[in-house]
Amino acid sequence: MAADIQIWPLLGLLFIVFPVVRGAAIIMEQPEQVHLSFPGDSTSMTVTWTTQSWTPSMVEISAWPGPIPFNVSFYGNATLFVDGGPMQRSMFFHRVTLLNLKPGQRYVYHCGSDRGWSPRFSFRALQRGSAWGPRLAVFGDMGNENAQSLARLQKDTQMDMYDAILHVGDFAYDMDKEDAQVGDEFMRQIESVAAYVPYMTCPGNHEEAYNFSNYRNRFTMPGKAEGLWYSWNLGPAHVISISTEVYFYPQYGKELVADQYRWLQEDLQEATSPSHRGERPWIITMGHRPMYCSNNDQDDCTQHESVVRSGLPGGQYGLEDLLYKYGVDLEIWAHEHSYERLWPVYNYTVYNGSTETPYTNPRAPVHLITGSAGCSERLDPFIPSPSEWSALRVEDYGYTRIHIANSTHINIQQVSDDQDGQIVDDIWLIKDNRKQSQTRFPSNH
Ligand SMILES: *[C@@H]1O[C@H](CO)[C@@H](O)[C@H](O)[C@H]1NC(C)=O
Ligand SMILES: *[C@@H]1O[C@H](CO)[C@@H](O)[C@H](O)[C@H]1NC(C)=O
Ligand SMILES: *[C@@H]1O[C@H](CO)[C@@H](O)[C@H](O)[C@H]1NC(C)=O
Ligand SMILES: *[C@@H]1O[C@H](CO)[C@@H](O)[C@H](O)[C@H]1NC(C)=O
Ligand SMILES: *[C@@H]1O[C@H](CO)[C@@H](O)[C@H](O)[C@H]1NC(C)=O
Ligand SMILES: CC(=O)N[C@H]1CO[C@H](CO)[C@@H](O)[C@@H]1O
Repeated sequence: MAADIQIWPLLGLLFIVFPVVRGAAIIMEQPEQVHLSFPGDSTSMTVTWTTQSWTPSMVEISAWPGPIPFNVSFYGNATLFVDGGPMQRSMFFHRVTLLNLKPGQRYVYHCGSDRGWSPRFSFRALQRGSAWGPRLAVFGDMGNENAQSLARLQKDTQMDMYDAILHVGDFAYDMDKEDAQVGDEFMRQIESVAAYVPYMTCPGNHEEAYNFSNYRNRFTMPGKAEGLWYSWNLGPAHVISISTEVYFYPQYGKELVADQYRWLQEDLQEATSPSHRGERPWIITMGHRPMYCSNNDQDDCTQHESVVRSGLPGGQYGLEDLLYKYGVDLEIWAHEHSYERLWPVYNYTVYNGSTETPYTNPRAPVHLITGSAGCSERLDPFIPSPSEWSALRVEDYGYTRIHIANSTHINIQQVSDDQDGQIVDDIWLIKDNRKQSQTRFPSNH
């Protein structure tokens, strides 16, 4: 029968189908899900975006205010991503790093190629050096559904309140769901903030699917570990992002715990060298699962020998000793859908600077758990009587603002979205650098 088929009616069919296919092709080449990240050097910025089919990867920028000739171009690469779900959906992630930016200068940009350009966005290049005061919005556990804090974060960002955003794990709930369409939807949702300020991340348990593939591919973090662990300098601070998840998913590589630990030790060693710490006295870490918390669930932090705190069974690779030893100042966590601030603590013992001013020259790291940006899993309640290391607990949706004011002062504020943006916590972390030793146990160093 096949030989009898006439070619002319088929050609007619092609004319009917062609406009539809062509329309789809245009959508496939349209840049979307645009977001920024900081590649580590203050005169650079990385732009990441998605197209459904392959296109070249270009970003054009112009200093602002002024005319917008878009006469400065940068080029990068698109990589094919194939989701692990049943449909094996594929898409392209484009990455372009902008170089030689003028510190503090605002730039207008768009990304894409002559096959389609994104809307026009803008960002401010970071300041150079350590003598400036970065402002951060910090939170974990923000989903596609019930993203309670997002509207407030969008407005804050448009009011130019932040230099960077730290999202401490757990995105979208989850990015891999519905053949990664939930990931697409989430990245479209956060574009309204992430296309304007660097959006820095660490992985959480909700990114686990297919060996964290959506996380590793959708974001572009500095370093060689695909965003699982990395660090960067931000004004007077050295910020370290780690994966607590390496401890909980041995099926993806038992060696990752040791790899990260070794990297972390080296990074801390460098960050605490006299010249480095002299210039950037603050060391701040972010990781998803806390080692302390007083929520009433069965999570790792509710166990006395939390895996994150004391390491794998047998006591190897525990993070508390390492972070304490190198004098880490502030440890930011999420995972628990609430806000909790701790007194300076090590090994369950409170090390206040003094009883009157516990956060002035604290003698152990200060922990914050800020995982209530909003998601479909709602809030996590607390146990009735917390231990003495727990300083404040807030069971509201919200997020944290951190102002690294200078080399001696950091301001931490908690914004309650439930209470219409009210500041429900406000403390200063202060250290007199002349008193601060480079590490807490210099003899072990
Ligand atoms: C781009 O255009 C601006 C404004 O017209 C001009 O000042 C600048 O020199 C141009 N840059 C390049 C690389 O052509
Ligand atoms: C999972 O991803 C990590 C980081 O890219 C890699 O080192 C590891 O080998 C992967 N594990 C498996 C089982 O593919
Ligand atoms: C931690 O506290 C426990 C119980 O108080 C004590 O036995 C242990 O020696 C302490 N560890 C360190 C490293 O101080
Ligand atoms: C730490 O300081 C706070 C605030 O002054 C105080 O309430 C708490 O009892 C102190 N903890 C210890 C163990 O000294
Ligand atoms: C650091 O910031 C604090 C809080 O704004 C301020 O009181 C202090 O004077 C500043 N220190 C220096 C050296 O600028
Ligand atoms: C693999 C690949 O194509 N890498 C290219 C990515 O983009 C940079 C900048 O244009 C090129 O130098 C690389 O060769």
